[in-house]
Amino acid sequence: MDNAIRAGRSQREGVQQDPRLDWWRDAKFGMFIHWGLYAIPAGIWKGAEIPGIGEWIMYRAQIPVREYEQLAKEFNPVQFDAAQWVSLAKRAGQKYMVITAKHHDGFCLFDSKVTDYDVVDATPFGRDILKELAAECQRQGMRLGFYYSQTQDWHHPDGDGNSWDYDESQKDFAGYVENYVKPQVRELLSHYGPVCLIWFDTPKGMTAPQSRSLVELVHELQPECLVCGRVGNDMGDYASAGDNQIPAAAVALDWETPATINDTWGYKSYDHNWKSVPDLVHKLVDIVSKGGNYLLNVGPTAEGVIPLPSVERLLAMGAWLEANGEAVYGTRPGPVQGLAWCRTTQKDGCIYLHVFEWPADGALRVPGLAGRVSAAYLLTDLARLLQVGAAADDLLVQGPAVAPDPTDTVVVLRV
Ligand code: H79
Repeated sequence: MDNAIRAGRSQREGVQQDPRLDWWRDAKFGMFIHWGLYAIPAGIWKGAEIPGIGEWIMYRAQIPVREYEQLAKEFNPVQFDAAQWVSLAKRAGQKYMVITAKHHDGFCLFDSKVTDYDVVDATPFGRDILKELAAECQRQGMRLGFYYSQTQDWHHPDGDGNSWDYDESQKDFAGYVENYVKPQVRELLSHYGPVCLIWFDTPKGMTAPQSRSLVELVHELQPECLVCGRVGNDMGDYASAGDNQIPAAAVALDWETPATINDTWGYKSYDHNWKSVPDLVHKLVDIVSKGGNYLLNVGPTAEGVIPLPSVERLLAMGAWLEANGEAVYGTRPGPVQGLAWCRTTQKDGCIYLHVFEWPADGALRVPGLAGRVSAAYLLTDLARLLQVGAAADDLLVQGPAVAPDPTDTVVVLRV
């Protein structure tokens, strides 16, 4: 098993059997949304650029709870429009959305009865973000899941991680899980309609019984709701690769890579290190060719706007998927693995050859497929058959001299 993957026992024992994951196995591409109070400082605290990922600013700058929580009084994202966000995910070709209900800073984007540190009770905005998103996802036919930080909570006196305000040795972590985490998970699964998954994170410190009881609570309230492997202790419905980690080879598990478009999850005003569209398409296809899902993050601003560079990239990925989605959605890893210039996926009697680096003369040579292919054509030009031959074990396909799609040309091989 790949080191990058945190696998649940259920995944190791019954590989890709559970029908509750059928939709998720076919979905391949989701939108992650990291949004919270950290979008206000956006990476800068008292004039200093704080290094690292933006949603960690409270930790990295050791901001006292009493100071950080004042940000709630400024949280007024008047440009937030759930319909626009869901529509963007749809146009990007994403099949599910996962938003931070509560990140490590402890601030909640939903109306929670067990704390006032939430968007409804503590901010001038006063609207339940998750309620609006859930309604809009229903309307537009998008699945919605919630990120929930079950271990770290830098605001709660008994949560993990904040040693600058609280004495770690005095913490009642078990009480925090019982009396705070579980009631909140119950709220998330009771008040927002069908929830497609709960994305727990950083399980360090969770005991096996604690992880198990969270999994059971989720399944008791919504049996169809999936649990991310980061619930800890080898549990959960699917495995999670490390942040931005792509395994080197195909993995015979249900697994997902969460990833950033630039170098932060929560919005940072000065992170302009945006990945290119070809890079993002390649990462998606690379992951899918290895059997995984790509959960690609956006970090909206404090005004409620998804940054334009993210929007542009997502729309470009959506345009590519509009033409080539057949070779992505519902596929499984293809038979040819480990080549630099291409990836393969497959379904329904087709192998999809994703060519990242088109050969100069258009002569494609695919190891191991000689004699297996009855016809070859470009996915975007179904009418024109390409010439097929063999050399020893290699399949030869003569394509056009110039790459039809410089990012990824998909050649369909009928088998
Ligand atoms: O939600 C996103 C991250 O905030 C979360 N997972 C993704 C999906 C995450 N939690 N922990 N980590 C990622 C690992 C974080 C490590 C670091 Fe650091 C935080 C490196 C720099 C800041 C540890 C703490 C080392 C320095 C401070």
